[in-house]
Amino acid sequence: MPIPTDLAAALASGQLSRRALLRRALEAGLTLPAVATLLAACGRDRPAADGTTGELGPIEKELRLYLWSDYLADDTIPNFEREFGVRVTVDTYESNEEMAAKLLAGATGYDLVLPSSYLFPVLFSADLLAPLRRELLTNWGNVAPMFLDPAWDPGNRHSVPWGWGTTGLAYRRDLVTAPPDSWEVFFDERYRGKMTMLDDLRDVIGSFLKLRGHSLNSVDPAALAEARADAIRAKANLKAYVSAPVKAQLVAGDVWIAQLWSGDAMQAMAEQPAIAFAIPKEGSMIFSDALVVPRSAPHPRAAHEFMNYILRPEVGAAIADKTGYGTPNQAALPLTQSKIPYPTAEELTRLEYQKDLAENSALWDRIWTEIKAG
Ligand code: SPD
Repeated sequence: MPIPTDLAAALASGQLSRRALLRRALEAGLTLPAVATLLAACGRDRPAADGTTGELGPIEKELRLYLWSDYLADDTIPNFEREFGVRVTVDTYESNEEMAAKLLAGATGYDLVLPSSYLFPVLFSADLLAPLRRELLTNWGNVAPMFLDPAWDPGNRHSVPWGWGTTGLAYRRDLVTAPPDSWEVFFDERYRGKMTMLDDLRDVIGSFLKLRGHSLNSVDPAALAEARADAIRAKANLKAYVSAPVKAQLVAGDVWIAQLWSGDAMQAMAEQPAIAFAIPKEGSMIFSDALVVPRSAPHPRAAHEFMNYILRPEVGAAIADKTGYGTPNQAALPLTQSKIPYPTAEELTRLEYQKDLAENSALWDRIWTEIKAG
């Protein structure tokens, strides 16, 4: 969609704050990728300094993290605070889109954020990411080879891999009549009111695309129309669209089947052994999440110390054990104790990475709005 002329004029005259620009742009129907490009193009109202260029100096006394919820071990933060003398604050989010909207609106207080791979093009377009100072990451050698030089961040110049996982079906073995093995289960009226899907447009629309044999990144209007119809049909059987907080409902038995990320499913299993996790036969998503430093980070040295800290074997192992997500830290692997549901070789063939949808985000956004309203 072209940039509306009044918006372009307001931008050119410097009348709009970044937050007002985002609001106006979204009202005008621009997608997050389009807003990112717009912000980068106008290059205005962005923190001028890149916190990681030049001498970083001594470690600061504060660190502000913006992370996916339930992605830390209990002792990750307290141990870092104690050892480094840094006070850490952690804000959390439930979706990439929630986090991106906040950053694009001009949230500048964060030192580290944790996007999934498909969000990198949006963050790069908005020129939000600072290059890393690799010389400060002395534990870099612990990163497993398969996480080096990823397509979304060539040379890992801007990111440190944190965790990876899959999207699948978490279910109560003791309450369902048969283990679900297909996205089709969401059409099963026997489970009406006992099922949830993620509050995440990429996962919901993506799973119905997979059900019909399409790529979960499809931008084909016919395939998307079919996914929209399937999602609306399934919605009649859903209790809610809910992401990480569904764990408590699964544990309590209020929800029997939930579309869920593998690690969050593992966390629920740790409390309720009757919960199991399956990757639907039609295929599903695999994702990789990585730490990045915004250019506006107020405490870049502390950010680097934290990234180096999570690359320690014992710290990476504790995070993997607590969260149930795969660790990209190969030195951590021998220390892990929990049974992380790493996909089998056969399952890997059915998994697909989500990709940036670029200008087609508008179509997906509109379909998601219609599904939620439908
Ligand atoms: N509680 C941590 C959840 C992490 C999910 N990350 C990626 C989701 C991609 N759809």
